[in-house]
Amino acid sequence: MLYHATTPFNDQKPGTSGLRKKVQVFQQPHYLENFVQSIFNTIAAPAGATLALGGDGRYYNCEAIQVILKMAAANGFARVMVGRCGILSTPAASCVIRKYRTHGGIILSASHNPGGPEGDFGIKYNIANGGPATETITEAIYATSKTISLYRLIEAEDVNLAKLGDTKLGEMTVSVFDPVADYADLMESLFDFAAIKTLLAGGFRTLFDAMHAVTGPYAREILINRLGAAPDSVINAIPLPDFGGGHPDPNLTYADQLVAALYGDNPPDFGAASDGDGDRNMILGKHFFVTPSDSLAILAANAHLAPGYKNGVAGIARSMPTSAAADRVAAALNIPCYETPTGWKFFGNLMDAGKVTLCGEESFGSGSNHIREKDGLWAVLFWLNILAVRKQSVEEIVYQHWARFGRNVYSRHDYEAIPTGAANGVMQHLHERFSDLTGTQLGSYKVLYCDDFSYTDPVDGSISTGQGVRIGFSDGSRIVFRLSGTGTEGATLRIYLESYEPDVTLHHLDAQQALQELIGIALQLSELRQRTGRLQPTVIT
Ligand code: G16
Repeated sequence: MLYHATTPFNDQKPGTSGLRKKVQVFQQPHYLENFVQSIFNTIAAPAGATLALGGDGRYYNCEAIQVILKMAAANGFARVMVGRCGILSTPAASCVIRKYRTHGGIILSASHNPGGPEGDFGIKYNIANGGPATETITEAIYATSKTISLYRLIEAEDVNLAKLGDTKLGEMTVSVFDPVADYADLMESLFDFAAIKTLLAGGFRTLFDAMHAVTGPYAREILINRLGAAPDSVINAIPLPDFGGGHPDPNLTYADQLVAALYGDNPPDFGAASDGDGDRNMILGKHFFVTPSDSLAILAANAHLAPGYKNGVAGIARSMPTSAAADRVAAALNIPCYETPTGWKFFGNLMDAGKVTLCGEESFGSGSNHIREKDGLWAVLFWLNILAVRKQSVEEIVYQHWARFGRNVYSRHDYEAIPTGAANGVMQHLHERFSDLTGTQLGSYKVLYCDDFSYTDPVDGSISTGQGVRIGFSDGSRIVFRLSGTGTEGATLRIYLESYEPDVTLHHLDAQQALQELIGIALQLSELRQRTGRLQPTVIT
């Protein structure tokens, strides 16, 4: 049967990055099919189009891929390129969409959210430039999902996803391809692999934690096979449907094995981790953590050291809550720096228009115009390239950067899974305080402005409102409050804290210590403790 009657679900609104829900939600009859058909109806691919397809290997990945293949065949696609065993990291998917000029792709991932039968699943559509669908498209998909009455799916045997090569599914060709090769080749074209090889051969020790998520095979091929790193330098390298019971989020809380190694006795020189779908990264030195905002700024300041960026950087973009460290580098390089809402989808237009080369977010994401997604291993290789050329430690490079540009002291406090009503209450309360805050003195800080961030895309003029409450102080410090758009349980409230420290003698201070007064102001202003009953953040980064 080709046509299947269905009724709409009312909760298929994509968040910051696609539709993310509990696995059980996706397992409801017709739930996945409705959303996929809503994508297909919205994008209206021309006859003969090719689609890329793959996911981070989490629980339900393969089942969903078989359904999507049969729906693609029923919806007139000529070909679907699917990663072997259904595996495709988010950056590799972006790479493949661009390289083979497909009519976009479907990526199955809930990124850094836990997996397994009780965990999360997700799905998103990436457009032909390789980047996440714009808000206009995701809104149209959502609107379609609210009125859908039928979906198309052919009856057929499942496709063998383990075998490379082409097979027929109805009239459509399914091409199962090696998910690693194209991506690894792209990395080799951007970075000085010979210099990194020499560094690693000379006793420099690196440790990469794939967190039992999708980057294991990519890291093995690139770091071990192509760059000669020691076989034990990639840990948790086998992708597992439940990520080994862990939380595949590369931060100081969840990448605990890596953190223990880098902060232990005789640590490696360099440590890094990536997330469920391979687009995030965390960078560590010996007993040293590089905040993602600083990492973006340091990559920008040193970009000319990597062959792929030797001609310089056209511009930089960062999400609003990301610290202004990159702005300082952009000013020194005399290039523009754009401030966008949270979500990689806001960088695509800027990159397509040639306005920016590097982009980054405080949420452990950085990337460039080589693809249209953030890219975990790319950031790791970029750092290794810089380390190989500068022949200094991670810590030395960061301190020298601060000495030159000053330090944007930064931290994010997350309050996860709080009741939605209480979280909305905090945001509502902050909105109500807007009018009387500007000009007031709060401790040693004077409020310069207070608003809810909105963004007008300089390329297509689209406007995005309600992107986070910002309280800016006269010395450049900031507090930002935002509700996450990627959680699946209650609400996650994020508080972003930033101050600027030009004094080199204070650069060694612990961020929590340096930001103590701002943290107190944030809690007092928001009434977060009273309204949520939470006394401590769940995660501090
Ligand atoms: C996604 C988006 C990022 C965003 C992050 C956090 O990352 O792609 O652009 O910064 O979520 O979003 P939020 O603060 O709304 O939770 P990922 O790695 O989950 O795809």
